[in-house]
Amino acid sequence: MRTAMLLGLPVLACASPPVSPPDAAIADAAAGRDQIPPDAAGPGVQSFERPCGSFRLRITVLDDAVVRFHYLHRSEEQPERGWFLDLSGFSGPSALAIDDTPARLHLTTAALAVEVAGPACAVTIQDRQSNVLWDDGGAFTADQASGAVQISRALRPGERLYGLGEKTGASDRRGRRLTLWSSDPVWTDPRGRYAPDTDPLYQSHPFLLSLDGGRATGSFLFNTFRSFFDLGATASDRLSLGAEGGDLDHFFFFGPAPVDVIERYTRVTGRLPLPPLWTLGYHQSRWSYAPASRLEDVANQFRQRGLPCDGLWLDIDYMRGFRSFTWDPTGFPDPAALVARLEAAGFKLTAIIDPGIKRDPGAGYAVYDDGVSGHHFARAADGTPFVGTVWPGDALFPDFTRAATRGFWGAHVAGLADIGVRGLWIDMNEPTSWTPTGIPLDVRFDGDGLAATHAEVHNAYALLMARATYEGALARWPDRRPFVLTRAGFAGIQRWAAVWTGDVESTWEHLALVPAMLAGLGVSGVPFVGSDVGGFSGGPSRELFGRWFELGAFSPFFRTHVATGTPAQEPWAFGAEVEALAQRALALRYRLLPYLYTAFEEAARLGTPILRPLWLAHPSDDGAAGHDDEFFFGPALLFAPVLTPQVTTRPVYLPPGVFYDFYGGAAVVGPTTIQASAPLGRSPLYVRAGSVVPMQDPLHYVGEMPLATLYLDVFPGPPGTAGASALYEDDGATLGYQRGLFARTPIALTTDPAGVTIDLGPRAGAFVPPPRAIELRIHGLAESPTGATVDGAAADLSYDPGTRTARLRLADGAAARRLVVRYDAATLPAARTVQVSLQVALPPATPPGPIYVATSARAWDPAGLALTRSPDGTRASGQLAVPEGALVLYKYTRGTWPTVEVDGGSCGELPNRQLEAVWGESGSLARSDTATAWRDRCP
Ligand code: MIG
Repeated sequence: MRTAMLLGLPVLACASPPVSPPDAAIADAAAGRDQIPPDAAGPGVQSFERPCGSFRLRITVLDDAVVRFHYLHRSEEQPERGWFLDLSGFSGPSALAIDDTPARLHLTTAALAVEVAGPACAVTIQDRQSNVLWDDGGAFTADQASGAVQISRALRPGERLYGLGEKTGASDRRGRRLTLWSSDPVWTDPRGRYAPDTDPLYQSHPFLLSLDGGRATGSFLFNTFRSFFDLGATASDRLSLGAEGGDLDHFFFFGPAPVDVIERYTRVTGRLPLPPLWTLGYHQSRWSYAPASRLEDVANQFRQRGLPCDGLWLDIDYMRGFRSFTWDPTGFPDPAALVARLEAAGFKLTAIIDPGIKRDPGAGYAVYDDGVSGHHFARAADGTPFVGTVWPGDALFPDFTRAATRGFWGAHVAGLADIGVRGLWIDMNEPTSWTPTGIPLDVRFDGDGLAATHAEVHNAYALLMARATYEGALARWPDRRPFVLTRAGFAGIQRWAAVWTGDVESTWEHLALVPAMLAGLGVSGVPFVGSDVGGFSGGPSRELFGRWFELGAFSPFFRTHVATGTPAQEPWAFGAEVEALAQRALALRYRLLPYLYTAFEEAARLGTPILRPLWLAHPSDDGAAGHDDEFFFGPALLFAPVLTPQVTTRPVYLPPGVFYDFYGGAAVVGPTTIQASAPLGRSPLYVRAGSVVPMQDPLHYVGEMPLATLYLDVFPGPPGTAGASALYEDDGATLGYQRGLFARTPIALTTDPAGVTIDLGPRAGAFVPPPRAIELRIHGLAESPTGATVDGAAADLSYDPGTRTARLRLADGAAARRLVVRYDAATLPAARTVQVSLQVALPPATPPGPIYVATSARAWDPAGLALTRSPDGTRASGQLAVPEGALVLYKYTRGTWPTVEVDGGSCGELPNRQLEAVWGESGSLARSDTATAWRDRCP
């Protein structure tokens, strides 16, 4: 009999003894086992069972805020699959009050009150302030004939519903009914395409996050059968979820903050291990760079043009006839030598492998031969290997539910790793077979002795394939971080692979889907995500590629990829303007790597997404809901990508707080919506005041050279505000960080009226970063500071009024240090006015009389600004005052639209001239133009 004290309450009666926790030895042995018993939770976890008529309900209190509700409706309890869960991170509630009577079971933890009442075992969950979080009224049902199970609960009026991984459409999924059945839309959507409303897609994440009045809860349906979430579609006030087979096994999580729900959910399904640092750089791919010389040409172009790039990718044409783990001997005669040449230039190679193994008897294809003799393939109902159709024609599907098969697969992966292939790209693993009805549901899998059918395995197939692939690479290089990219996946895929959003189309409509898709994956525990930059099918316009590239630079995974038979999609294929845009975006991405890597470490430790929707960071701000077209990238940066054509500004919602315009430096006080300048190549970017952003100088690839300086870009808030930031570092390549070889430097900022105090360190962990200097760049200073100290001793700093930044250099070190910079912190920098000197050379024979500028800055009045003609009449000049950071469009006129300047050759209307009002030298900017003809005086 268990008893407990809770918040001083007397211990309540406990009528039936709880089921005893599992043998701790099982949990201890779990590491390295092929099957981790899902119930192998730590000590202190308590389970209770209630009879509920035709079923039993097992309630397991994993900790104060995590409770599992497992409905046991079958006559015999089914063995649990250990492919996914690891509950060893739970050690039970800090305290538990139990009131167990025949009428009801009442459990109270420090965070929750759970009641299971009545003959149908109705579940009600409240927080300790009596807010109802779950109320199902006993709605569990199991259909004995079909095996389908479901439960439903009341939806509350203001409740918003997020998660479910990779879904298109609004990130608040309320009002929709969504399905989880991993699918390649090109084959499964009746329209034969990846439409903006296609459902389901490749990934299956039965995890829902509800946000209501600032309180977040989560629900994970631990079930791999085809499942559904009806989020108020059938009845607007009812949420139902269920599956076509298996058990209704529901994990409930309380926050109250959404990030806490994600932290708890990823304690169940796992978190990403830190990826190799180079994978955070830029990747260039296409279907296909083949033969090898074509890939090497791309590599050379990157280096010749000075465009940063780390990853190059091989799609299916490097193989011999689409046989996984082979190389086309003609196109790729010497893969090891190819890898060596690429590596010498700083490129790492990733190669695709597909699960469908060519049926190739008697041909010496070892993967097929050994696969058959080792019983490694899934079987049709009659017991013979199931044969589907994919790229190689007739193909067999490895049974990744079986440990021996994962080992077999892993050994082949090790062969690729041996050649020097650094990344494995796993595709078609929904799994997709082009047979008209896909893979029959009765295809059999071994399940490590617990036989399963395709109906149960389908959604988990890619996860198990990712695991086998990851483990194979790790087995070959036990101290090298593997890198796997997968298309399909299930809850927990982040433990083994990064995810991309598949075959998005090269359209503005698809570009606009991407931010919410990436956010949905992040909220569902998958932080390392990206989309094919430029889109996969089609061929983007210059502008679409440029905008997609800008978004790619602020996606956790940043790769350009495109289908076969499409035009070139390298950054230089779209002309000089887009190449320059790519150069700037890449430079910024590489400068931000220390910051981004720190965000990855937070994701690895806590599950926090890297790309964070506004509501996640500001759950109590109702205004933050619905802005799917902007997001935080890590804790400090707010990025607002342009997702529509032909715009040069866009609205940006800034949540409560102070935000600095990353480019102009002006402070903006939220909550507010501003119309931000957003010319092609410069989508709006803001920094949250109170943050410190660690940065470095740009590189052409990770590890190109030692970095002389680490920058800490400091963005102080107004007086009385504080902020906590961090810098995380390690070797970026090995698993040493898991053994303590990391360096984490906390950075605290506090601002008072007399300036800012920056507390740096002490550094935790045993990793010693390579020698470098530290340069602090304190932004947002309207005037030069009056002084600075480091640990009380006066320190030198310099101040640049143009960027309103003070710089201060420090020697590196692990010890704690306190820096104080004194200035009048009450004055936040406002946007300034830039004086633009315009000068225009006029066409010969321009009639005498004034010359004007028609400009967006003056409501397009054709005589908006009068210029002064030079004495000889050949030129005109004048001053235009423009707010800092703005983009100004303009044309020259002689005072009316019929006299506007036109193209001297064609006599057609000119595109608008543009200028960006960057501060420049003391707030002035000079621009010289040449006008070639007037509309009323064409040559
Ligand atoms: O049936 O390997 O999503 O990225 O280029 C298409 C060829 C197979 C689909 C992947 C795509 C890849 C392509 N693959």
